Amino acid sequence: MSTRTSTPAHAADLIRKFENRSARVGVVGLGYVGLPLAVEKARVGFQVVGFDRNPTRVAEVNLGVNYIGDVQDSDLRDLVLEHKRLEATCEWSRLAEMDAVVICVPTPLTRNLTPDLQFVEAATREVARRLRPGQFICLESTTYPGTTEEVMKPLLEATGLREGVDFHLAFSPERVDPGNKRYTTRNTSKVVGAAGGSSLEVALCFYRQTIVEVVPVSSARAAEMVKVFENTFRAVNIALVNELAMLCDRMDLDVWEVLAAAATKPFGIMPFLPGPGVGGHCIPLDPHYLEWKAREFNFNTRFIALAGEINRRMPEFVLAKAMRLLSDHGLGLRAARVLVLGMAYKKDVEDARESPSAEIFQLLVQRGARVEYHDPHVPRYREGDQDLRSQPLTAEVLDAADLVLILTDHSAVDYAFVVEHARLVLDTRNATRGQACRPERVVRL
Ligand code: SAJ
Repeated sequence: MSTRTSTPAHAADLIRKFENRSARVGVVGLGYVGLPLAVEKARVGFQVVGFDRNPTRVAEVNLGVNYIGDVQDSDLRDLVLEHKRLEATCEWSRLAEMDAVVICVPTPLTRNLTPDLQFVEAATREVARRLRPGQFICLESTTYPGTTEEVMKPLLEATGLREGVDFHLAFSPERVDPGNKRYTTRNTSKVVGAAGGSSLEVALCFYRQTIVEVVPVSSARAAEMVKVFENTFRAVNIALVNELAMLCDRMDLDVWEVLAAAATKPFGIMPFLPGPGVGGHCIPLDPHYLEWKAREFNFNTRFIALAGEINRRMPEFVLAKAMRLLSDHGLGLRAARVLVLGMAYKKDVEDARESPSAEIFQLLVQRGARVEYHDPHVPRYREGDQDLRSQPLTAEVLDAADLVLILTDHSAVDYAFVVEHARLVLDTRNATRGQACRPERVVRL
C-alpha cells in the first residue's frame, strides 16, 4: 500500500489506470529506446501505440518485424500479431487517445556542438495539439537540465491547460545500453523527476508498473542533470585512457598491460579501455548539452571540453599509427590495401552511426588507400556517396590486405584466424590478446 498524498482528480485517475493497466500508452520515437519501452509496457498488459515519423519503421512494427537488437523478435511478433497490444502509427492525431505519452526522440548536436532540440520540440508540439485534461507526458531523451520545464512545459501550457492540474509532466532518462544482455529496460533502475508533487506521484506509478527499481528525484532538472552526468562520467574516463594510450605510445609502454594491471586494484578504480574514438549517439554528444547550458551560468565545464577534444583526436592518432606501421614495412598509405575490421561504433552492435570506424575509413580513402571492410553486424554501410558492402572474412581477403585495421572488437570474429592469415595487423581494441604472439605482425594501440 503506497503512502499516497492527496492527489488531484486527474492524477488519481491516471494512477488507477496505471495500476489496473487500462491506461493507453503512447511512445513517440521507435528507436533503440522507444521500441524496447513500448514492448515492456505492452508485455505487462497496457495497450500501446508507437508513433514514428518513419513509415518503414511503422510498417515493420505492424508486421511484427523487429529491427532493434535489444528486442526479442518473438516478443514483438507476439505482442503485435497475437495479443494485439502493440501497434504503430504515423497518425499524430491519435495522441489524443493516449493517457500517457513517453517521448524518446533523438537529441543530436548541431555542427558546432550545440543542442539540437528540433525533434523534442516537434514531438512536444504534436502532443500539445492533442493535449487534453488527464494526460501524463514524459520525456526520456537525454538533454540539458531545464529542457522539460523551460522548453516542453511552455509549449504544453500554451494550450491553456496547466501542468500539475490538468496534465502531468515528468522527465525520466533512458538508460539503455545497446547490446547489454544483462541490463535491460526492465531491470535497469530508472530515475524520475517532475515539476510538482502529484506529477512525481503519477510518473513514479507509471514506471513502477514495468521497472524493478524507480528512483525519485526532486525535479525534472535534477533528473536531466543525473543523465548528462552519467554520460559525461563515461566520456571523461574514456578520454583519460585514450590520452594514456597516446602517451604510452610516445613512451613505448603497453597501455593494455598498464590498464590490466591497474584494474587488479580491488577498490577505487573502474575499467575503461582506449579505442579508435568514441561513437554512438550518446557519449560523444550528451556531455556537450551540459557544456552548452553551463555557459548560461557563466561556467566553463573544462573536463567536458577536454574529453571531447581528446576523444575526437583518436581517429587521427590511429591513422598516424597506421601510416607509421606501413612505413616500417616499406609501404606508403597511398595505394596501400587496408581491410577495416568493424564499422559498428562498439562491439556486438549493428549500429554504425557516429562510428569512429567510418571517420577512419574516410581518412584512409582521402589519403589514397584502397579500403574495404568486414563487419558481421553491418552487412552494408552507406554514408554520403559511399555505398559499401562487408567483405567475407576469408584467408584470401586477409592476405590481400597490406594492413588489417581492427576498429571494433566484435565477439563473432575469429581473431586467431585473422592473425594467422593477415600480413600486418593494427589492433586498436586489444581484440587479438591471447592470440599466438606474432609481434612482427600484430601491433596494438
Ligand atoms: N568506449 C571506449 N572505451 C570504453 C567504453 C566505451 O572507447 O571503455 C567507446 C565505445 O567503443 C563506443 C563509445 O565509447 O564507441 C560509447 O560506448 P558506451 O557503451 O559507453 O555508450 P553507448 O552509447 O553504447 O551506451 C551508453 C550506455 N553505456 C553504458 O552505460 C555502458 C549508457 O551510458 C547510456 O545508457 C547510453 O549510452 C545512453 O543512451 O545514454
